[in-house]
Amino acid sequence: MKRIREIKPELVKEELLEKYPSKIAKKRAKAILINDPENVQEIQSNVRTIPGIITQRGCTYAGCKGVVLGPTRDIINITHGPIGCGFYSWLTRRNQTKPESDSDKNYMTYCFSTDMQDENIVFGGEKKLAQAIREAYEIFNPPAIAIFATCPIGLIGDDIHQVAKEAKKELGINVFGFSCEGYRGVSQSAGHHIANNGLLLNLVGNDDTPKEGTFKVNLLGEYNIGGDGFAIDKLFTECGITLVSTFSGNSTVQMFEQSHMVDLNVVMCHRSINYIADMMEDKYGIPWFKVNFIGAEATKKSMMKIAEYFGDADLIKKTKEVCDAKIKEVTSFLEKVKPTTEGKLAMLFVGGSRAHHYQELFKEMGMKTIAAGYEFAHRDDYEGRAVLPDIKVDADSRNIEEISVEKDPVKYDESKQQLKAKLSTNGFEFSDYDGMMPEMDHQSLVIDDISHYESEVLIKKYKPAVFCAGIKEKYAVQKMGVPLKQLHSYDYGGPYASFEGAMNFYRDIQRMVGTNIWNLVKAPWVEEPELMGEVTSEAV
Ligand code: CFM
Repeated sequence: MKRIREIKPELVKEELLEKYPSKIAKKRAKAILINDPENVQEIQSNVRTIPGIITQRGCTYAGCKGVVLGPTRDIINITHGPIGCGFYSWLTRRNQTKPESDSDKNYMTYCFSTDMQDENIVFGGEKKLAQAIREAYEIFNPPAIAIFATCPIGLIGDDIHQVAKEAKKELGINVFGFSCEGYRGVSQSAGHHIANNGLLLNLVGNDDTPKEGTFKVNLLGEYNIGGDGFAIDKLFTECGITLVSTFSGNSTVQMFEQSHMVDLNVVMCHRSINYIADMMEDKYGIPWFKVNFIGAEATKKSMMKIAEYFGDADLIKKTKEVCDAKIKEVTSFLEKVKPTTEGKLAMLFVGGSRAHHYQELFKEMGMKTIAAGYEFAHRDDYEGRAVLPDIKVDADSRNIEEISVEKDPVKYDESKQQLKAKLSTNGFEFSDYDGMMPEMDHQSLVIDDISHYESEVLIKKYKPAVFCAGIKEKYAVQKMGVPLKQLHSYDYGGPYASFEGAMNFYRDIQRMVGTNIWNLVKAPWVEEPELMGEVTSEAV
């Protein structure tokens, strides 16, 4: 730790920018901040990545099809586009699902695509799409089919919504499209927004059958990566809370359709799902607040807040009992882990919420997050929702449809808003998210849309005990002698949510930071800076 105190973050920032041409350095400087939790500064985020910089980001199609709609098991998701887009979004995240019986529909292991060819690009692909929908319907008989537009579809102007409308009439099932072309936004974040709009317009509120249960909630922004959603479900059940729908881990069409029949929405990943939370409040009067099930203390805090919202003495008592017992287990587990982890450094550069949430787990292990950042989050995820009115809407954001939502004349429930008003006067917070920066240490580095080059500089400077990112970064970082923990797919580990997940995470990190093997790693280019090779070609 002493060595860290000697590294001046101002100088690190200078070094990060030094190699860039001056115009680019000026732009990047606004995305690299030295944190002051008391005085949260404005960070540049949700803007276009500078061409030529190696970014961690994905595309709008990935955010819509892969992230938000991907985990729903009984919608047939057809990628309208060249086969590569479908293939690379096929099972590339570790969403898990558990059909209730063997006869339940589950298409998550399939990959559906129109496989657009040159002539379809020239003459249009609408007929091919209509045919693909028909074929999928005949073979699988699904309750719903969704269509996802990729870049070339937007460029040639296929009207996927018209095709969907006609298919819906012809087949008598729900068919709808998403204009989520990869280029439509600056990152996958645009795809989340488009997906949220589509879910609300096409599924939410279609079925008024109430689910049995006294305390009914939806869990928004939990995608069941590595079984996280299962771990949270289990905890809810133990405490007596009924989960009606998760958006969208382990979900089904029916769950979305009945999701307006709840008392409360809780939001896990704010970045990807805040739109639905707000729209469901406007339309049905359902209040929402932010929760976090990553970290044992955060889990307890979130569970207690849910119980307190309902205000039922038995529920509060039961929830407290369950959480206290688990915390006891976690604490004794931590005692064994901490001698290895205490005082070590972590860096997290992931997505739009995990770079924040996972700092909780490192804190519990006594580790220090020296630098963190999101790939595609917005200012509110860094600075808190209080800045929402100040966020400038630029041309890229204007490109994404804002749908206007009105109070549902029949299904809007005034009593939920009355309860919200009553609780708010006692300081209970709703529609809240304070963001990552107020919770990070003074002088830690906060970097938005970090580039590969910047990661390398950070690693050389600080030599963290663990670097958290994704598969694209993993092997480059590990060749520098630093273990990389994937926080998108969990390196096939997990779950990491809830109390049981916290212990899984402590164990996995203890293993990674407790071994000396990383000091023995020498990348080939360190030993032999220049690699020589020969290329031969033979004319065929
Ligand atoms: Fe939300 Fe996600 Fe994330 Fe995200 Fe993602 Fe993901 Fe992520 Mo990968 S919805 S913002 S677009 S928590 S796929 S399940 S792990 S980058 S931090």
